[in-house]
Amino acid sequence: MESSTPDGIERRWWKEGIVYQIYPRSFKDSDGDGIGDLRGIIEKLDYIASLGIDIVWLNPIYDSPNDDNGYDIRDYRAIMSEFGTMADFDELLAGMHERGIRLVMDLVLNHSSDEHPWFEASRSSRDNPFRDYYHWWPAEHGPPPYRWSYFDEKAEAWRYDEATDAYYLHYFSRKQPDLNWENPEVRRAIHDIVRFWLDKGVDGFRMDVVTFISKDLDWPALTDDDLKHRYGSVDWPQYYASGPRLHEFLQEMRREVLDRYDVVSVGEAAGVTLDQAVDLVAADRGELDMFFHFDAVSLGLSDVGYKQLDPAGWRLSDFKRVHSAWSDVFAERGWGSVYLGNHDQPRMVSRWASDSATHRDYAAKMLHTFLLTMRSTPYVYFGDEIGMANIRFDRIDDYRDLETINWYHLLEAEGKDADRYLEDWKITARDNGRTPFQWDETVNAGFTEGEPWIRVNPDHVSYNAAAQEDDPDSILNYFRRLVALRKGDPVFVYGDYTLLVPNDEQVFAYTRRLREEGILVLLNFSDTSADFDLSTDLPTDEVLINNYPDVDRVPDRIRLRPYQALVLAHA
Ligand code: TEU
Repeated sequence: MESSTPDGIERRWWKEGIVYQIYPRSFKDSDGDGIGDLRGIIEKLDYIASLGIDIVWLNPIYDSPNDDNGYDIRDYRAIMSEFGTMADFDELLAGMHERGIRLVMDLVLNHSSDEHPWFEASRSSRDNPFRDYYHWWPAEHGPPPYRWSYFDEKAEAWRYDEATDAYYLHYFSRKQPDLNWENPEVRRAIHDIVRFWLDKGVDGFRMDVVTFISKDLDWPALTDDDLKHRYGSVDWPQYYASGPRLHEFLQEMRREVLDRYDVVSVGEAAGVTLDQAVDLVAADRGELDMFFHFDAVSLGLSDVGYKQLDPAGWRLSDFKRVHSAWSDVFAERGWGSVYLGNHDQPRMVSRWASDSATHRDYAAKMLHTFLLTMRSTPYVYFGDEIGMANIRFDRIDDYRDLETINWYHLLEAEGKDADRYLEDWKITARDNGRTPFQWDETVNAGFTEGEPWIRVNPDHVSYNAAAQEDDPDSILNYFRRLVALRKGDPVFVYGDYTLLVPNDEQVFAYTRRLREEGILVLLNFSDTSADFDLSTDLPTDEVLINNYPDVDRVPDRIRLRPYQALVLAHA
């Protein structure tokens, strides 16, 4: 393989790879406790390989009291007992490598669990050697300046701790205290953890909220304007992601640890704006390889209510503008990622297209066509390959996610119309994306022999992997064809990206071009037919993939059917 493309872009395996994200708690339970586990993933390795993907990202599997399903780590070097043992992990990693699949681990380094021995020591006395592993505000200084918490019962990020008459900082739940990266001992300890997993042979890391690791230790009081959105707003992540030493900390980790291995690092980067993007991932800066932005998944959300929908909805023109801008920003330096769902998001087909009986299959295939033809590394969330949809819980008691539960109680306590939120959360809540994988039509979808930790979507009787396996027209088999298409031609990875018809509110159309080779992608994001005019220099007849049996074409236009996706070669 040449080491650079015709345009001089450096070729790397993580640019050419397709990532499949597995939420281990919900993938496959091997021992009947209702919780997915590592042996469950091992059982399904051949299925995973059959998708054609080449990288797996696993959500956290470390020892954890599970306040936030593993994002609260008690021991960074041990496996969560519900998930199995270190021997299971070693077998899983070897099984992946045997099949040519690389493994990316989730690393949660902004915070630990409050049950981590570091925090237990830190909170025990003001002069404990671990005191400075976390951020403390002594009570005699008066109440700490307000900071917002994503998951706190009162939306407050400073929590009073009686033992030492001081407050500790937690941007997430009370059980997720923020580590103090200013302390060089903390950074060294973190580097050791990263090295531990790299020496086991893992192929990289997805770094949880890594843009929040640096804080302004002067804790400036925020203006009224900053504070006006108590229920979450774009301002908070931007504020949290603007810490003064972020780039320095990332460069240090790269230099001290990551650069000695052939690995990928992908940061979760809430709050990073387009003009800051290249600085995080340009190869010559030695920070991250790519990151997840939040601009696209935030479309259509209201900024006055937490994960409440904007009644005006979202417009396709905005969706195109955002995804195009995030593709273009890395046209010369750096590299991007593209995703439509993950464990913090609802199911893509429910959020970005349609899960109605009529449209669901077309819609899911159309969205996959988008993901796998963009100029960024695609991240596919487990279950999306079979078109899994939101479960839409009616009752707060069905939810398992602390985020939804704590917000509900806060809203109730403040006399807000909590039932109205329940309606919106049928679309936006994280648990929609966390229901068990639907292996077959049997009770509990073949996920577990026991009682599942969260309800299985009743639609598994019609949407499951077993049924789709043998159907050549299934979402699953269409997805496999798309994967093969992307893997088979570098134009999909490295080709230039050009958006067409930016203002069309039904059709997302773009070309990709690498030297004399080009493709045209046409995606109808609407539930009615839509015309695309073929201008003079556009396509030949060669259809590379189509989610309908044929193309409705007259010389100067193509009529796309509802949610139709079409990729054409064009000379
Ligand atoms: O998410 C952090 C994050 O930035 C939030 O915006 C996230 O989208 C949250 O779910 C709001 O809905 C990461 C993890 O992906 C998430 O699962 C964890 O709960 C969180 O960090 C804390 O570790």
